[in-house]
Amino acid sequence: MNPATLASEAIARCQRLTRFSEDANGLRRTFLSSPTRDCHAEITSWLKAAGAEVSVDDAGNLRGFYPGAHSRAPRLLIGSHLDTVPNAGAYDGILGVVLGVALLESLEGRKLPFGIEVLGFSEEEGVRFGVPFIGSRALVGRLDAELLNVRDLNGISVRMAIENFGLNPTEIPNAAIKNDVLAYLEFHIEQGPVLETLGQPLGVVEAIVGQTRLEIRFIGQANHAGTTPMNLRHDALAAAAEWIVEVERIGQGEAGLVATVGQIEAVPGASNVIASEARVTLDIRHKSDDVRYRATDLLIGRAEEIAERRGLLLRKSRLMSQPAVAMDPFLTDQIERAIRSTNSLPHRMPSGAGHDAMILAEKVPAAMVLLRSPGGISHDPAESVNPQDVACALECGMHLLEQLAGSPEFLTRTCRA
Ligand code: HGY
Ligand code: MN
Ligand code: MN
Repeated sequence: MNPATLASEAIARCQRLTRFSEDANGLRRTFLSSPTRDCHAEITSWLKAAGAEVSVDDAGNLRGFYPGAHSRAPRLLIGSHLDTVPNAGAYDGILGVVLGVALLESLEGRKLPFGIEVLGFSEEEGVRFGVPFIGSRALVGRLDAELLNVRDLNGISVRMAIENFGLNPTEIPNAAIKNDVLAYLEFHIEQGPVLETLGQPLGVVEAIVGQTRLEIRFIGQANHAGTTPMNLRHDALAAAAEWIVEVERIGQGEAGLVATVGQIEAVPGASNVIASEARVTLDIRHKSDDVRYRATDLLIGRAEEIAERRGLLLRKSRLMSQPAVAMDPFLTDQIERAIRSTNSLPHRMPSGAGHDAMILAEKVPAAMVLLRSPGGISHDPAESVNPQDVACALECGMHLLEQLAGSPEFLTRTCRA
């Protein structure tokens, strides 16, 4: 099948899936929200038409298995996430699932020496519960009781959300991958400016940077905005503001470090009340775990100093600490070769964005192909792809499947899941 034809259908499908949103204006699809069910149904129809058996595991992951040439054939996983950030673009995550379906379609019923399981993960962004990678963690046996008990802002736990969706949390261990998995492959938009700056359509990920997510609460004293002199205040929001400027300054002070406060909430949140509490989140990343740990400790120290000086209490909770993860060298070489077969120059690069590949890499060899992000924009409705880049990614994927199907080194790998 022609990659350009498959590409234009893939882009149309990503656009069609944006109608499955929790919001009337803008795309938001969080863990096991009801639009997720519609998304499952639409992708299921494509997977079945491509010859895959489809199921939803008890972590809410959509799974389409396209059998290999013989019943005991190992399998290759190809996937990404179905959930989105608020006011999302149309391609982050979902494009990787749709391209997995397109690669099944490109086989036109032909069977390879390995089966292909297309995965649509239920939660990668961490929007609803503040903790990312819920779906993919189930595949590596890390969707544990602690995570199942995390609650969203409405007091619904992960466990309850799974039950409300009609799934059974006690069956989650069955979602774990078995020892027939050869590798995990993820196609994803770059979400940054590098490939566009280089004028290249595709990149191959060498490593995914590590990330820490914290919640910091400055706890002061509410009071009247009109009668409380400035020197007698314990203003939680002013303390948070001082700290946020520190986050930016420290982030700017180290090459390759990124530090972001993406959320802030003031309590009680009235214009004429001095805030008694300010809750902020910290997202901090670097390709070196040591640099990330040092910067995180420095910023926690700054928060403690600011709280102390202003007569406030400080509460901090670590939502996640994910080490940096290297991608599989053999698969990365194979991807580089497949990109060259498309007459493009492969660019090896780190991924500043986190991906499910960093979770699957705990159990199986994992690798990623990045597609150019026009304008470097993502996590915004302006996120887009070039149709010719999507065609190039599919051509690369089709070359890659042929290379792996003809590689004794790949086919005889011991599956270590
Ligand atoms: O935040 C990230 O790195 C990704 O978009 N989940
Ligand atoms: Mn994202
Ligand atoms: Mn993503």
